[in-house]
Amino acid sequence: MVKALPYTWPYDNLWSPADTALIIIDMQIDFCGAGGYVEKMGYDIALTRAPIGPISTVLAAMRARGYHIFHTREGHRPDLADLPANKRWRSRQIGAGIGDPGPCGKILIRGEPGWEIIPELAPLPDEPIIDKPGKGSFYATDLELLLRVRGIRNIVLTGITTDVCVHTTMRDANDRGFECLLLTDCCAATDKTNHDHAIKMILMQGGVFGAVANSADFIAGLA
Ligand code: C5J
Repeated sequence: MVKALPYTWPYDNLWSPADTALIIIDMQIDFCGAGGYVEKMGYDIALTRAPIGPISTVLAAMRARGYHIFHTREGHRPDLADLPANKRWRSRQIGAGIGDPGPCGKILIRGEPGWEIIPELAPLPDEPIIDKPGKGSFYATDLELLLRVRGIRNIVLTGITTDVCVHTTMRDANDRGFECLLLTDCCAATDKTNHDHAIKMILMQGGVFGAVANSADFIAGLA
C-alpha cells in the first residue's frame, strides 16, 4: 500500500499493474515549454516544469513493472470547430489567444509544435494518448471506455495544472468510481498557493476525491 493522506492508498489495498493506470496530464510545450501558452499568459514555467523530473522517475518505475500508462493533451482542431467562443475570448483577454499565432505555432492547436508532449515524457507507441478539448480528461474523449475495457479501477494522477486539468480529471474519475491518487510533486499549478489549496481540497471529507502522496512514498509502495 502507499503511505498517503488522508488514508493509506488504495482504500482496499486491491491494486496491481493489471488494474492500475498512471495518467500524465498535459505535459505539453504549451503548458511547460518556452514560448508556449502558459508562458505567453505571463506565468512562470519554472513552476510547471518542476514536476518533469519526479514524473520521469514514476513513469520509469511504472513502465518497468508493466502498469498501464496514459497521456493526455489539451488542444483544439485547426478549424477551431471544437473551441467554445468564451474560451477563445478569455484566452485573448490574457494575451494568449487560442488559435492565434505564437512562438510555438498556433496556440493550443492540434498538430502545432506547442501542442506536442515534451520530449522528456514522450509516450511509447503502445501508450494511449487522449486528446481533449477541455480541462477534464473524460469530457468529449474515449478515456472512460479505454479504462473500462482494460479493467482499470485505480488511477494515479500526475501532470499540470493541479488546480485545473488534474483536479477536473480527478473529480470526474472519482465520480465514476475510480480509486484516485494524486502525486503532489508530480503536479504543479501556475500559482503555488493554488497548487497547495488544490491538494488541501482533496484531504477534506475523508478524501473527498481520493488521496495524495509524494512520489517517493508512492515508489516505496510500488516496490
Ligand atoms: C489549463 C491545464 N490550465 N492543463 N490547462 O488551462 O490545466
